[in-house]
Amino acid sequence: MIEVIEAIEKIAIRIKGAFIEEDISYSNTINATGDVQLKLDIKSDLIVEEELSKVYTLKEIISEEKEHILTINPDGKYTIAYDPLDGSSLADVNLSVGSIFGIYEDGISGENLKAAVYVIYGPRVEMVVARDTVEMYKLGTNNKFKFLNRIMLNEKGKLNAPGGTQQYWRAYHKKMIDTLFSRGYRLRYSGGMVPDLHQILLKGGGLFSYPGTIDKPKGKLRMLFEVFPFAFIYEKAGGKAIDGKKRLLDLIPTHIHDTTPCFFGSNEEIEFVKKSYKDEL
Ligand code: FDP
Repeated sequence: MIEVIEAIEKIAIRIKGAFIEEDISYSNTINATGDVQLKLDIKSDLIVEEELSKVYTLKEIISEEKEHILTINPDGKYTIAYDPLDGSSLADVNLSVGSIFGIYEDGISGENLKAAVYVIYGPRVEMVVARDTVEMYKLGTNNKFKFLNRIMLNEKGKLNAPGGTQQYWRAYHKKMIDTLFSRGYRLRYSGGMVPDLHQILLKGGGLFSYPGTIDKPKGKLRMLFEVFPFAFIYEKAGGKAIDGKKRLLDLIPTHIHDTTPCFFGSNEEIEFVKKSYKDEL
């Protein structure tokens, strides 16, 4: 596993360099999910593939930017699913973006997820690694990652990050979000999953939601590339992650690009989501 984490460190350093060196405009290609790719998306995907291809313990790699699984070493131990540059629509306005990785052993499912890692590119570059615990590292001027601290969520937080277009929210979802605000929760939403979830983790708790909406009943965020890694991280940090009713890590994707409604948070907020969604869906 250490060799996979070390490869992710190299990837983070190279992607950080790409923000400065590369053109941030859109390309004329679309990815496997139909999003128009930034040139930076293409470059980041290349960097990740190049570095992960050198890791002998990896059996296969699955990119959010591609339609198919790529075999690296048929005798390898792990499968890694990744989003090379999540929230890249924020790169042109110079807001934080991230890379997300889920590392599986013996097939892709929540119970086979052995580790999850994300890198956040903001004023600082930080890497959060979840195995049995959740640990945060900071990239130093010597291009080395240094351990900073362990991350644990409180039972209840103060932040509310509601995703999805409000126009298409269902009435019960809107009522739930409004109730949280009426209880004093503060709005924190940048539109980048990595910085939005990172903020809630570091500030002790709250709720991030990306619900099923009238226009997108299965939500927007992808199980393998975004949802499962963060569900693992939130659970290991003492929080919870559900689809409204069920635990996210119990869902079984039928296709690598499947999406799901998702709610990540500290325990009290997730219990409130369950109560609000109990008789719905
Ligand atoms: P983006 O489309 O910029 O890549 O992964 C998709 C994502 O960003 C997430 O990072 C983010 O949480 C979400 O989409 C934002 O979607 P909305 O604009 O619909 O809120």
